[in-house]
Amino acid sequence: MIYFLSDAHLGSKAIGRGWAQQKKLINMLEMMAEDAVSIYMMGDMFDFWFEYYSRDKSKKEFSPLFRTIRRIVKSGIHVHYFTGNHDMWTFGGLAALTGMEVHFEPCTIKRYGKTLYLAHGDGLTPFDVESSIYSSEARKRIKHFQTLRKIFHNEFLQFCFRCLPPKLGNKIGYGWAAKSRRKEFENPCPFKGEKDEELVLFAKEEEKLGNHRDFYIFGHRHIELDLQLEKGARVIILGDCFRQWTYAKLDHHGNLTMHNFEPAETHRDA
Ligand SMILES: [Mn+2]
Repeated sequence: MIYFLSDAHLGSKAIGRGWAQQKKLINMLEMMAEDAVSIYMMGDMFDFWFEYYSRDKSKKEFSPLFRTIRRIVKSGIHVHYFTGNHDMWTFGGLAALTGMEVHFEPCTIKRYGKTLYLAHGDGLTPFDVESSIYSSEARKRIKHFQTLRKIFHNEFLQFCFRCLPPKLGNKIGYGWAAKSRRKEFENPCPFKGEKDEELVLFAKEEEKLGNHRDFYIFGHRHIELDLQLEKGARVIILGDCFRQWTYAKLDHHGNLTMHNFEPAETHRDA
């Protein structure tokens, strides 16, 4: 089995479930490890992950999770981590702490006779932002996101931020992340429909260009989507690991299914 999960946003000040959430994620990974060949975490597992030049004691909070991942990796399961737009600032630390293979770019893999395109999903806009396909509102939103993305990926700014005392950096980072989470809670953005959901448009465009994949697997949007495209490809958006607790599973026949994680011991706090 190959498992896919994303968007736990651990440590989020807006979600605020702390240890209970981390524990549930650990249980979920342990359940997957029972029959997994590989596990893919598709990004934004942390609400704000940043590695500074000086030691950041706050990361100790996630030690139980890191121990679990190390144990899973040691047992021979490949654990992959795709960075999202909240946790791209890893400079080797996350891989060293856990033994995971960290990916910074989308990639296409072949497993069990199927082709899979894997990406967190932020910044995947299929057409030029000025294209008439976008409404003026969508254009504004995409432009804003692209500007932020440029700032976040700028190496000089990353260097400056790495010099900050972790306490200050985290205050800024977690504050920013909580703000965007609260915005989402107040103003949820459900599936926009096939014609407007950017990740669906991206997949359709790839298919049109002849880059066929059987599955496109994304995180980022915090919605659960399993959409069959005309040309046979399926677009999967994984949901999240703080509200929906959804994940996808690819079996050795190449069948992909989506599931909810509801372990017996967490039923009482549901
Ligand atoms: Mn994201």
